Amino acid sequence: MRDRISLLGVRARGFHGVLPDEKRDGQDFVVDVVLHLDLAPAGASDDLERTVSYAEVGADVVARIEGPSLDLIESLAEQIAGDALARPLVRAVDVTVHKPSAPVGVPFGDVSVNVHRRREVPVVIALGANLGDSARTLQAAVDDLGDAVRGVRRAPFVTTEPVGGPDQPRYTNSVLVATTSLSPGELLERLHAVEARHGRVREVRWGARTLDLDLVQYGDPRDGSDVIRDAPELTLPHPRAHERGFVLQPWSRVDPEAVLRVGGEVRRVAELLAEVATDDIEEL
Ligand code: PH2
Ligand code: MG
Ligand code: MG
Repeated sequence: MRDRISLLGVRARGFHGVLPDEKRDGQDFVVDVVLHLDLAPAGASDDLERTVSYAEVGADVVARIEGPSLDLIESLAEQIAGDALARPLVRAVDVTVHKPSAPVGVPFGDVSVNVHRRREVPVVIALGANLGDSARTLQAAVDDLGDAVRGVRRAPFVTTEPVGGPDQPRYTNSVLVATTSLSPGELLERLHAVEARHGRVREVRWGARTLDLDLVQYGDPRDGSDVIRDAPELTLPHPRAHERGFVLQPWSRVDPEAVLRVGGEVRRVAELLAEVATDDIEEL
């Protein structure tokens, strides 16, 4: 995703610095902020609600520069980056803090720090396999996700009766919860790449497979930050997760407090689980 909003050269007086003179007299700080977000929805709708107001970002920056004294411009940059990521839609941010009058002790043009920070979004991924050494494949798949996800927690493997599709062997299923800084589309691509590495071919719908990785939920329905999407390549939240014991059971094991958006409602996964058949589910 290459779209950016750049707000450059925001200048204000602050009292940041290690030296007592700096804390007493203050000096000018100059900040550049580059926001990374998808600008297509705003471009198509001409609606400010679908992007980020650079005026509001500028006000945040000035408030931080003029705010409580910090020793380091690193800390100032971190605070400004945190403010930017707290705004809806912002996926990542670059912040540069310049301190052109810093007490460097030699003639100099500028001194600055630059940080790049990405938003971490909670995600839920369902895993399934019913060809080959399924449990081994699922574990390998989790490892193969690599830097696409962080803080991974995986539910114990279960075996389950196939739901739908032709006659086929029992499945091994699990669910993992993690965070990602990738977009839904980017994460889906990574899931497909891992499926392909394990010999997955997309043939019969709901047919037997060496590996199936499904993106169940992206974001957190509790605060409305979950992505809702109905596109041919990706539907979010997963349209059948709420009725599938092989997703709900492992999910509630790895996250007993989990919630899922079902239609207009945010439902507890443990409650949804109580409404589906689970007698075919066996822990490995
Ligand atoms: N996946 C399907 C279809 N049916 N049944 C079970 N038990 N487990 C699965 O993972 C599964 C399924 C399509 O992805
Ligand atoms: Mg599936
Ligand atoms: Mg799938």
